[in-house]
Amino acid sequence: MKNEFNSEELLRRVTETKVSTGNERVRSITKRVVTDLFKTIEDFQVKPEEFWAAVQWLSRLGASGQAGLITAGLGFDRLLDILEDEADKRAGMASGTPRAIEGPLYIAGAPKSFYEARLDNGKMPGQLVVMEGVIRDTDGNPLSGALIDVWHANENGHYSHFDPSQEEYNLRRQITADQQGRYRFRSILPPGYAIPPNSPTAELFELLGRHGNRPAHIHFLISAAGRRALTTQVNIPGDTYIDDDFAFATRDGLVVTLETGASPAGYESLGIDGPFTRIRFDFKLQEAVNGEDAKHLGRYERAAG
Ligand code: MBD
Ligand code: FE
Repeated sequence: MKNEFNSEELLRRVTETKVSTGNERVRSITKRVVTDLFKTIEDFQVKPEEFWAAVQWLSRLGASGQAGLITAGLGFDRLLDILEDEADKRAGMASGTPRAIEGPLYIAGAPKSFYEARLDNGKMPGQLVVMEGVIRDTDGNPLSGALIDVWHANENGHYSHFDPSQEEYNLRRQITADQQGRYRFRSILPPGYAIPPNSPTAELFELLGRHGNRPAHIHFLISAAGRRALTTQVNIPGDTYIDDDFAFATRDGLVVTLETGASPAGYESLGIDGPFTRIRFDFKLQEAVNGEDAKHLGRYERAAG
């Protein structure tokens, strides 16, 4: 009977370690996850058809490139931010601008410019906006030469690179702040985002009875010498979903104020010759703890080491 066993014995065999090669942390976490899944299957008496439907869904999820979308919708991205916030608090770190999730739609390599940039191509419908401000340290001192990646959705709520109908790097720029830490850019106020219909993510969210909408937002990755790189987002006020974000990423203190009817004087270099909407927002970067956290990296690049 040495190859006949019950589920407990099977779990033991799956997770036991006969050799000390491999990675101990990966082993321990895998053991925990498999143990929890075995238990879930037994507790809910999951049928084979249900199990294989789920595996099929996972395969389609991976093939669709939506793994990083489902993590946001199931709260994992915000969870990681909450845990980092709590660790900062315990370490007594002066709090800068709150972090907010990167999301799955950042790409590196956006066109670079100094001090100011134009994100829109002038042909897009939508409300003309200039966002401007200063990148500062937690004492309020300007951070000369800070690096600001900014990206947001187009008028249909879609992001360039992931949407083949848009030009490369549309609505994505990397701005170097001037001597006084100042930045500014011209763009179009983005609408909210909705998960793609008829996709693996939409399938799950229908079954969960949840919507897949994000309120209108603009993403940032900001770094400066000696400061911890900040990944955050700002929200445009007035959105239906501002307090009901599919990705749980709205944060108090990151909802901007829109100043309508701003005067074009001084904004000629951005191609502005009439009243526009202005957002003023300064970002505060914490002190870096080590060289690693100061690096200007997206989450996947950071994970790759
Ligand atoms: C987005 O635009 C986004 O920012 C996140 C977090 C998830 C899906 C789409
Ligand atoms: Fe987004």
